[in-house]
Amino acid sequence: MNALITGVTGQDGIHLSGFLLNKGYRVFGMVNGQRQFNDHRIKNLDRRVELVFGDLTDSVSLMNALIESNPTEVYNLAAQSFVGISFTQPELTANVTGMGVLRLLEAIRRLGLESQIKLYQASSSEMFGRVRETPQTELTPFHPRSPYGVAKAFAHHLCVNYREAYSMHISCGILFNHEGPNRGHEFVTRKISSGVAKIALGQSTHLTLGNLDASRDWGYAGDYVEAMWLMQQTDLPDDFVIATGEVHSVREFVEQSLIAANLEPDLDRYVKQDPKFIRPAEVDLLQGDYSKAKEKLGWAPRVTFPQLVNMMVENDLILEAREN
Ligand code: NAP
Ligand code: G4F
Repeated sequence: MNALITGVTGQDGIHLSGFLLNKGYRVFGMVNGQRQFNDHRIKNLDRRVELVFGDLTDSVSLMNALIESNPTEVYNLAAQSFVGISFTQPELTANVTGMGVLRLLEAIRRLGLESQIKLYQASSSEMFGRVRETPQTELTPFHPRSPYGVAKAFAHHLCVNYREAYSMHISCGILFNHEGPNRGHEFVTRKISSGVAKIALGQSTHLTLGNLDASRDWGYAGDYVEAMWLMQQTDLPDDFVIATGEVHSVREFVEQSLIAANLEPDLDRYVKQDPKFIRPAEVDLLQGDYSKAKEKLGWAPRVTFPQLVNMMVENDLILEAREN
């Protein structure tokens, strides 16, 4: 079976490509053509991943990627996925994260592949934004708080519409924050785990962060890609919240990281705050209810919050020691 993953060089793409290869899939990863020459993240991918070239802003390249990979399952993980940048590059974010999904859906239709392909769309808990209820379910209304959240909500509604209008097998995973050693350094968890590792190794004295009170439902990316695959195996496509149901603040993530590195959990000593990391509009708290995924997919998270933090800090202690 052939699977095409867009965004294969990202955190989830790395986990999902490994997961699908282990299941015996032939895995095609869509990457920007120029990156093949110098991107270290491509070098990190399993060598069995076959590269096809394409970009969510270029319809012709999407059709070529679909023709070349001839997939039965497509996982659309590609996005401008950093909320912070979406405030300074809103047009780019709308074009990639929102319109890119329209281009992909239309590419599938133009090639007449609607009944051959099952599509997974990476929807986001960021769509809930200023939450209308807690915990959030598949039925909680959206109130996005960033251009990224708005673009994801557009893409989500579009996928539901194409599912209903053209009977396409499209499932949207409304995934809450998920992290791990492959997380990009722009996101707060990786910024903390690598910053704490540098402090523990004597390479730095403190971390500089924004809002310490923001709270998230943080899970492990390795657990979450399994849910993506399970959604593609159902007879009927649907939308699923994927979360742990547990909430921790940024402050707690720092404390747990300091403990993992055998340092005192003393934020006054190790953390400075800088307003440049405060967002124009914030998502204060996210907490997901994954009951539907548990009931219909048999999915549940495995890695706990302390295990996740330990995994990330231990990984960064090794990386930072090697690099410096
Ligand atoms: P990520 O690490 O930021 O990876 C994003 C991927 O998208 C990268 O491979 C990137 O390629 C690719 N990309 C960016 N612009 C593109 C374009 N114009 N055309 C094609 N590819 C492009 O994100 P992630 O954490 O793996 O998340 C995967 C997906 O899940 C994203 O859609 C994200 O929005 C969504 N999501 C993530 C979370 C989370 O907590 N991680 C939660 C909910 C939803 P380059 O390397 O070439 O830039
Ligand atoms: O790690 P973050 O940048 O993740 P955020 O904004 O929750 O978005 C992530 O999760 C979404 C799912 O809900 C995904 F859709 C999205 O693609 C991405 O993966 O920030 C988490 C929280 C925010 O409240 C932010 O204000 O941490 C707060 N924060 C505090 N100081 C910081 C910092 N965030 C970053 N990136 N850097 C800081 O210094």
